[in-house]
Amino acid sequence: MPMKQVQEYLGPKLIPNGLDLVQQGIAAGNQITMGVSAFCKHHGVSSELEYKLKMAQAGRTMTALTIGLTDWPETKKGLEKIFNETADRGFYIDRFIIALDRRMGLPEEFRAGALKETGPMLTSDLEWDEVAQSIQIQPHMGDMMIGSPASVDNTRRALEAGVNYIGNLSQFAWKYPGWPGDDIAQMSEVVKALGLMASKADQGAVVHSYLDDGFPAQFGDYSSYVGWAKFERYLVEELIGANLAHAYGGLTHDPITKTIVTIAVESLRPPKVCSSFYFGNTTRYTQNIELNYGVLGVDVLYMMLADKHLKAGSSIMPVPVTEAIRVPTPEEIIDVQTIAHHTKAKLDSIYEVTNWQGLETRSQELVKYGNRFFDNLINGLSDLGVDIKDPLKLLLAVRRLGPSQLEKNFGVGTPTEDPLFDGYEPLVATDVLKDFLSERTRIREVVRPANWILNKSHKPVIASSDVHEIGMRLVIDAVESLDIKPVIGTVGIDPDELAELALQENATAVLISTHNGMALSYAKALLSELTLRDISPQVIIGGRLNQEIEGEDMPVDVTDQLIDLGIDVCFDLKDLANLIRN
Ligand code: B12
Repeated sequence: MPMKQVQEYLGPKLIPNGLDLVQQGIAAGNQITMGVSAFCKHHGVSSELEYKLKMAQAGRTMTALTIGLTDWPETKKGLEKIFNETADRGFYIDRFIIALDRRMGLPEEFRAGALKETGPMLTSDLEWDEVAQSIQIQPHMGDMMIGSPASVDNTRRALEAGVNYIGNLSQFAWKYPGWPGDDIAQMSEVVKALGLMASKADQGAVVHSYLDDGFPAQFGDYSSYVGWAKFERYLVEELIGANLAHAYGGLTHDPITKTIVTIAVESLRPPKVCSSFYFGNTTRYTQNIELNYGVLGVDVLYMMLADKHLKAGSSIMPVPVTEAIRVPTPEEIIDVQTIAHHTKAKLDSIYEVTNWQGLETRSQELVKYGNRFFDNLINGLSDLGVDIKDPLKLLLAVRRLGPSQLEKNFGVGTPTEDPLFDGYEPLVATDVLKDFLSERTRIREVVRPANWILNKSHKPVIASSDVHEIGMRLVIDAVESLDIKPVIGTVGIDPDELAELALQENATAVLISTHNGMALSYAKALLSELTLRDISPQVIIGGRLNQEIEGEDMPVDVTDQLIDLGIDVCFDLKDLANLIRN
């Protein structure tokens, strides 16, 4: 496909100079003082980076947990429980990742207007302060911080409170429901916040990026994944002068592949910075809890071995076994941490039996491909007229091109007509792509009943309410397998946008995939937006059908309430043909 010129991607609107925004961020950063957390005070260090470097040298395997209960008081109570019980069991967890509600990414004045999802919001100065001062586990603030429209304010507050690892740059392309601004405004905030982080780089402020939250999760090739990690380093370290740490791994389940990718990504890291954490696999977890313990054991072992081998000073994040159901309780977190600490005690003896040489060789090969992707990307953007020294122009250009186009144009695999792939055959296929292809094959075999008679007037609209798009892509494929041509909405679509699309397209059905713990409130909002437009297409919903409810610590299943609203629910695409009303 011929590439468009840069103006078409950057649009007609005036774009500020990115380097000026970095300077504004640095100036704002020079006005504030970085706090020191209770954890750092306890360990006699001035920042988490200092702690990590010390531990890396001492050979300590660190662990991390992720927590995000319904509000901060509940989350704090959960952390206290975890701290006390792990102390009773004879170990401590080094850091916690707070999984905030997506509304935290909005400037404060817009938060009340958006729907609640899983995770807490921080609603006062006291709560911000408590994140770093009320518990002796080091906080890490990734989600809904740098990347979001509220990047600058959230970063400033986190730094002042005593949080040092702040991200999550990979989320720069996420949509924030209720955000009226455009991508220029959102990316400008991101660049300023990166400047803020640069102002404190020598005091230990580290920009964090969890690769699997961003474009790397949507690439089909680990070569692009590694090349993208290098691109982020170029942007943050070279153009802006801040420190950058990566986290990765949640979407890779093969332990050998994961180790190879880990070694490759770590090889790009300057020794003065330690990675944030290695994310335990999330995609092999199912409703079968016993099986999930098996996944956990192997995954944690390999992550710990890689960290030990590389003396990386990262930390290991074991994933609770209820991953495929809902966000975890404190008890479920303690459970998997206990298992991880048992594994940790066995590392020295197991280390000897690993064939590191073979893994290193395969990893170097991957880095070579990653470097080629990076070169293609930077040179390709430059050829398109993008100023590759300007971080804002770069972020806007890649965001507007999107991951699929980027990989097709700059990837090191081969263009293909093979219907198995979407125009691009990867050199080193990701686990996400392999899983997607095998799930698609399975679904294609079962979705079409032998007696299927097509009603030609079908015109469904398909979209996702949040960033989760793998389910949505399978729904699109299933609908197409029934010979129905769907209208494809966006990922992260708001109820009013979806209803408007249904109206414009004269849709017969709306198929929505939702995962973030807002199935019921989203469905109600959608129905009222449809009524407002005086249309009543069939509504089918699937994904994670639970809801955050005020006063409940855990999201609750809302399947029955959805059915009561007249909505069709779908847990398995083999039922789709029966559901779509003929
Ligand atoms: C992969 C994943 C991600 C990836 C998504 C990558 C991508 N590009 O899609 C990343 C890492 C980016 C991610 C991010 C987040 N995630 Co997530 N994610 C998952 C994970 C591991 C798998 C989901 C998945 O793709 N499954 C595979 C597909 C094929 O299955 P499926 O979605 O269920 O779809 C099937 C059926 O349900 C059905 N279906 C689905 N939708 C529809 C719709 C219709 C109409 C029909 C007919 C059928 C149908 O068909 C599909 C085929 O069988 C789950 C946990 C798990 N193991 O399930 C968590 C999970 C869904 N995520 C969760 C959360 C909280 C988040 C975040 C909010 C975390 C955060 N704080 O940052 C963010 C989202 C932020 C945002 N902006 O929206 C939670 C939701 C919790 C809850 N509701 O209780 C889960 C359950 C993890 C957990 N236990 O905490 N996530």
